[in-house]
Amino acid sequence: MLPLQPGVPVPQKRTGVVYSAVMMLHMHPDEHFDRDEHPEKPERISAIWDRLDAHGCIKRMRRLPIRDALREEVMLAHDEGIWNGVEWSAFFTDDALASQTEHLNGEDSLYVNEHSAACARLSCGGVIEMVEAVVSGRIRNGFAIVRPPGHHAEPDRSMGFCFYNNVAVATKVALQKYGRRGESAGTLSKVLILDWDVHHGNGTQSAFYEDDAVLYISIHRHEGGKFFPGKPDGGHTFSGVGAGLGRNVNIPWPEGDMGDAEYLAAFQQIVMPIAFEYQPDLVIISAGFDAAEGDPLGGCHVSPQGYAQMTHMLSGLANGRVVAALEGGYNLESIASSALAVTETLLGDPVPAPQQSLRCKVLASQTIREVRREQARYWKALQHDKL
Ligand code: 6DK
Ligand code: ZN
Repeated sequence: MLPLQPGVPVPQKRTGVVYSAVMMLHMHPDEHFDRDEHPEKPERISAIWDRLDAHGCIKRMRRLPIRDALREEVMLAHDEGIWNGVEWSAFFTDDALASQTEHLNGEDSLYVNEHSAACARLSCGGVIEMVEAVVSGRIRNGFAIVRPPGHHAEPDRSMGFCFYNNVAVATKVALQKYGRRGESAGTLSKVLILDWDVHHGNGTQSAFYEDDAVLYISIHRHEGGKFFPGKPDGGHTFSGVGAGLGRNVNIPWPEGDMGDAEYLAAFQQIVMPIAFEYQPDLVIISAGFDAAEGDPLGGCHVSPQGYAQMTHMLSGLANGRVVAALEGGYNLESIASSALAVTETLLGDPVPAPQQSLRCKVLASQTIREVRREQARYWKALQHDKL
């Protein structure tokens, strides 16, 4: 450690991190016997934390205290039924829990144990704290290493491994406090949520579908609505309604197998032109890593360098106010190396060049063209070419 010299400012830690191993207590009730049975396993977050620590990132970051999301906060994005359902799940008897788990697993891809409610509150509260720290200017950017994930959770329904929609709740809390009519009015009027999880964030889309203060952009496997969550809503024609018209952008891949070339093309040709025109005050990444090479659910090939490039491009917006919040990602090695690449980019380290071929698949180019044609109705940046 260098001695402090008078007059020489101590470098501020400008990149935040939230994490708590308590969130590992949410686990499949049967996983005491076979931890590998369910992909959304506790070690997902410790694998990321350990990798960041091993590479010296954690000591360069400001660790924010994590806390429970409050009922009033969760209720900004959800019905009371969701709060009650999740909170009461902690008090079910083993038998009731088993039958509920069976039901939820089948229909909604959810499991619960006696700790799930507490973990869902922490996961959501962690993202709220990170967003608040960035919006208030205490830090420039940050990574929330949280679970359970959130982006499938609808206003009235938990599903797809998600209880509370962490990103939607945190966005609504920030807009309430710092938005046009908020206590510290004026600092936050436009938020970009960029969702690169391989699944469509149906819950986040629903939360802001009529809202012009939030631009939701999702890149996901869609396959005509056959890929999870298995609804037409992730299609390219779903562009928002009312005040939110033109504030929802879906980039739906018609098949798997997409990699850096396709993701970077989508960024260069859709995400960044729209984002620069929108001029957000804050960027939140729904940062699932299940489009990464090696993921057992995603079937795509995005590399750590690809994630670093996307993070770097987004950091050019909103004065670098970028929050990455973990969503999915199920190969422990892939999510650790992807999260490391994102974090190093947030820390300002040199951005590694993509190593894969940047030739975009024909099917992906067609998707990009369709999305541009749809969104050209709302964005001048897309209107100059013959579509
Ligand atoms: N279920 C998510 O990554 C969640 O988007 C994805 C949820 C997929 C549910 C369908 C599915 C399996 C697969 C294998 C074994 C058990 C269940 F919300 C996020 F976490 F981000 O593939
Ligand atoms: Zn996912």
